[in-house]
Amino acid sequence: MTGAGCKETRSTCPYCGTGCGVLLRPDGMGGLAVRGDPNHPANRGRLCSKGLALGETLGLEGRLLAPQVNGCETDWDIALDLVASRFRQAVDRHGPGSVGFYLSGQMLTEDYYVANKLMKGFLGSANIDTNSRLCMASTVAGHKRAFGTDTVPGTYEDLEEADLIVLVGSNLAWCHPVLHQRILATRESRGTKLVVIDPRRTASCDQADMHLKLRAGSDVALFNRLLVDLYEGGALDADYLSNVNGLGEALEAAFASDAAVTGLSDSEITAFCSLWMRTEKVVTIFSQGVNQSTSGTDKVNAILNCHLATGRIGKPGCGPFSVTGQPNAMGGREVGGLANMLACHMDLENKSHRTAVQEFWGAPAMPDRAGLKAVDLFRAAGDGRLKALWIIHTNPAVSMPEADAVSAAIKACDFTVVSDITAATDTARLADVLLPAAAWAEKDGTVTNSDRTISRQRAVLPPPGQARADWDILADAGRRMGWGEAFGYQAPAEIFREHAALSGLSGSFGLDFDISGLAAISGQDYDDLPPQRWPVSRSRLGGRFFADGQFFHPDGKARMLPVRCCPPAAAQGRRYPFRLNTGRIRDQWHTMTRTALAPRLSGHLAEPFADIHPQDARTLGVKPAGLLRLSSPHGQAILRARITADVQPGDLFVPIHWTGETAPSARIDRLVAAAVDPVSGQPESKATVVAAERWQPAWYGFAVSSLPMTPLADYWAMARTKTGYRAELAGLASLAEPEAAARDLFALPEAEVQIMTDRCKGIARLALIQDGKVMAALFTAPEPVAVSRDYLAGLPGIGAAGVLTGRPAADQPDPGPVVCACFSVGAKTILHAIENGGLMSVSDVGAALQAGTNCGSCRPDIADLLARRPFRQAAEKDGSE
Ligand SMILES: Nc1nc2c(c(=O)[nH]1)N[C@H]1C(S)=C(S)[C@@H](COP(=O)(O)OP(=O)(O)OC[C@H]3O[C@@H](n4cnc5c(=O)[nH]c(N)nc54)[C@H](O)[C@@H]3O)O[C@H]1N2
Ligand SMILES: Nc1nc2c(c(=O)[nH]1)N[C@H]1C(S)=C(S)[C@@H](COP(=O)(O)OP(=O)(O)OC[C@H]3O[C@@H](n4cnc5c(=O)[nH]c(N)nc54)[C@H](O)[C@@H]3O)O[C@H]1N2
Ligand code: SF4
Ligand SMILES: [Mo]
Repeated sequence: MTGAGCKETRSTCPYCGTGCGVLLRPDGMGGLAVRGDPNHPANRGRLCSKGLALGETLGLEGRLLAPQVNGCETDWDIALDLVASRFRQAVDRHGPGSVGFYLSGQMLTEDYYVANKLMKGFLGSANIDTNSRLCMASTVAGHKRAFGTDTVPGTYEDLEEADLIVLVGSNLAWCHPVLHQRILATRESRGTKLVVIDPRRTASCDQADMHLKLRAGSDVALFNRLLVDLYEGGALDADYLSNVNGLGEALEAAFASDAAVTGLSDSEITAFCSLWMRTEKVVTIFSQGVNQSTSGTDKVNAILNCHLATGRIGKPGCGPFSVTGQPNAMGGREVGGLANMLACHMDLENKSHRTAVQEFWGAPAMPDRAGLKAVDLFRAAGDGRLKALWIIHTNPAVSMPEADAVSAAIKACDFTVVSDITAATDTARLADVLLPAAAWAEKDGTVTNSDRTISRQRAVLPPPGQARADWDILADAGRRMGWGEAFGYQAPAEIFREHAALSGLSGSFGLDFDISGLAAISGQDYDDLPPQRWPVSRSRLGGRFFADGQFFHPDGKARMLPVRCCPPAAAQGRRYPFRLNTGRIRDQWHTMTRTALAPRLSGHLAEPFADIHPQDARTLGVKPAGLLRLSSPHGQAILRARITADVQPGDLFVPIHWTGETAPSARIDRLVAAAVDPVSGQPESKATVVAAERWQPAWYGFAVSSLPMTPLADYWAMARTKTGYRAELAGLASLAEPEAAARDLFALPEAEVQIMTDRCKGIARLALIQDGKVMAALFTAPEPVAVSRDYLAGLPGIGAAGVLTGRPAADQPDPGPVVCACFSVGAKTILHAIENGGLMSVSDVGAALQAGTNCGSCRPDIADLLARRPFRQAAEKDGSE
């Protein structure tokens, strides 16, 4: 199957829930060429910058190749016998409540199915939760309250048939770029209106008709007002409402709600409500700005209420649309991988469901109550209630709120197992047992995307070393625990068939998730499985749900919920006057274990940052490129300040991606409070109260190197470049011996040095040279270092002339930070072309430089540069004088 010149294999991108199809061609040297699959219904050939860079992230550097017990390499027999005996021992001595699994929406359905069966059916505990608790739990709870099941009613085609698309708490342009591109493409032909509801300005706002910059957490008040306006404007659908309970109570709550708490003007609110009301075909897309909130479930129901009341659901071009984050967030919900679910959308607390599943599995023990949800699971690990914990495909020491307490809990737990593809994560470093997992492109299985489309991930590369697929590791552990028959799987197709057969039970209870039509699929048909949307049963094939007004509550009706607007968990006050919002950037994936390996992805935003409003920056005395220290009762962080009116005064925005491996002082979940939604248990990751102050180091530094560095500074952030690495540094104690510090940093004790120092100004510039080539360079100053970073990043490995100037010679171009990751086009190159070529539009820039013409992920950024073009600034200045 591997080797150069072989045919392309269809697979699915391992990143976001868009679920794009990819075509993979191994290059024969361990790498892959990747392009978009023109026949996949999610992307029709398009890919974003992350998907296109997949081939650059597959190297073996950093891969975990063998099992480890207490840091020593061992074999599978020793490692898995230990895992099996410690889990059985814990259950025997302390009961099933003493063990737990913490999983991930990035696991394949087959992995997830085996884990859920092992924990719920055989170890007899419901202590199995996943990072979906941090991600989709509020949507799951909201869907169940309204529909009786966790059903996404619509399909991606609705995005192309809608006349109005509302993005609520979703930065689709960066987080689901291909869906965003699909919307923008139809917008050109159809004139679809686009509204963004987000407390900060994002790339998704660039092409929007309206941006409602509401106060954090106030979405319920806005949608309550919409419901009132729909009612008063006569826009309710009386026929459809005969299938819906709860209109009266929902309206009463909506009338009692006050939209003023959104901080939006009445004219903004009225304009939004009237646009929504007069547009029949409206899709409301929502994501983490809705889910990650102490009122997340109510926010979801406030949105669903408006769609149910108008019957705008399940029909072409309309409906509420929760976009899933991870590639298999939806699959995890299907297998029932959360602590309060059973399997195939059946209910843990429903006796007939439980008995049916128990009989199907031949399970010795089944819990009848929900287990511990993520936050409580780690608390139990920390206080000794949990004796054995297995973490698979997620990095909770970085991504959980109160991350320091979570790290301490993982460390304190008697026995922790981590399955990962690398040992270099903050979580893996705390494990007793480390198990090497096969990575994407090395394993087979299925994932389900945001619109219920099941797609195959396929193996085209051999797993390195002793690495094995997650389902295989779990099934082997199950056999070693004594359940040989139940876990005798030899291939993922067997697991898929069992899962599909079990879903038939769900169908027989009248539930939505039924793929029993695939229960007898042959190995060959599983290998060839084309993307298809569930349900796949005798009575239903794909399509939308709920146009017929049939829901999954016992009475067959939907429910509107009375919802009240509650502010985020803690109020801003004198001690903690700022509200910390956190989220994603375009070119990194979560804790960066894969995307940070691709230099072009790190080129977009190479350093973590905190966005702060100019007014607040002034009050704190923070200058551009200065450093900020943020603190909450749970921890502190140091971050580069980006002064911008994109955020509101009193708000801060910090990306979630940096870790102990890449920028320890920017591991932002240390600060985030573990306040959770009372219904879903989902943490409020977007509204922690914090204090902020200027952080004034004695020196700032910038370094480039062809080899990895070992920074010991108080502040550092490291990123990949095409020639090696770059790092930002800062330290509190003054740097008396820059040369000695540089030799330590770069581990180059013998290299020749070129050095320029100005002791009075406290400036040092030095390069370490071997064989006439720059190996590394360090620039330090008492102020943020002003050098051309993108130019210097290209130097290691090249001749040493002129390096100490820190800038390109006049005849050499300085590209600036990467904007277009596909063609490596920098911001300065684009600005230069705009200025000198008179370019007026994103298409002009594409025609001149190719930038933005491939995946399109950077088109909003190019639009931003065009908006800043110098002649416009000049014109505006002229106008104001
Ligand atoms: N590039 C990239 N893409 C990704 C990922 C990634 O790591 N990198 N991760 C994937 C995953 S797992 C997920 S879950 C998705 C997340 O996708 P998104 O939810 O789109 O991403 P976020 O940046 O977490 O948050 C979205 C927005 O919510 C806003 N927000 C904060 N508070 C509020 C509020 O009270 N109300 C409203 N209306 N908005 C608010 C934030 O300002 C932010 O712009 O992205 C997926 N795609
Ligand atoms: N403050 C704040 N915190 C957040 C969020 C936020 O918006 N704000 N968002 C939350 C959300 S929505 C999410 S989804 C989480 C994401 O957070 P995490 O799930 O913790 O982040 P990842 O980096 O995706 O972790 C995946 C891990 O799996 C490993 N891995 C990769 N491939 C494989 C494989 O095939 N098998 C195995 N076994 N391991 C593999 C990777 O190396 C990595 O260590 O973060 C949450 N935390
Ligand atoms: S939008 Fe990008 S990250 Fe998401 S699935 Fe498609 S290619 Fe992958
Ligand atoms: Mo997520």
